[in-house]
Amino acid sequence: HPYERPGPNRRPQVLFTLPNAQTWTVPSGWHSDRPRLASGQSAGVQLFAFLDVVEARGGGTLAIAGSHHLLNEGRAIRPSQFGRLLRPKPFFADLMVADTAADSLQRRADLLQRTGAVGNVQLQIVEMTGAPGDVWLMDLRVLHVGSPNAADRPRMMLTFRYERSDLLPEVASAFGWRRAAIPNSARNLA
Ligand SMILES: O=C(O)CCC(=O)C(=O)O
Repeated sequence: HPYERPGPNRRPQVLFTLPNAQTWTVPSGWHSDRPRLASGQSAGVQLFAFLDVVEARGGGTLAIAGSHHLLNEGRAIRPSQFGRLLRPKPFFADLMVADTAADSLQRRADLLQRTGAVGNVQLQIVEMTGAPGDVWLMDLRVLHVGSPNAADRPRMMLTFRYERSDLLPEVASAFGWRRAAIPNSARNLA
């Protein structure tokens, strides 16, 4: 049961965005919430559920399908290091730069229409849309970003991270957290 799980995120979170954009744009704040692990494993799965209808450009989370295959290099990499490592790759050159000039916004928007690649890894931006009852499940390694809400209704979603208890010590050490931050229940599994 999610409420009984150890880890930093014990409760689901509501994702709420009021209508906040006349023109919809692709943001530049792509990130992952968990580090890459030296063991190459995924820290878990994130659930996104819909509390109301979310249509395209209505503020649904954007994710880069395939991005969980990137940066698995047999070493721990913190999310704060991802930008420096990915920005040199053509697919990410425009995507991860906080430039709001019209041509830069256009290049980011163009990436929605096509797939890209880094090495052998195929990448595609996916916009989470849906209706109450729909869920998306995302590997916690996947790069994602909140998006503007250009619709006329609030975006109401719910999210929860299902984290592998046995990997919490490795996640904590990859983040550089002190050991005291790891719950006893997870320590016993390590
Ligand atoms: O859709 C959003 O508001 C962004 C969600 C997000 O980044 C997260 O839950 O980790």
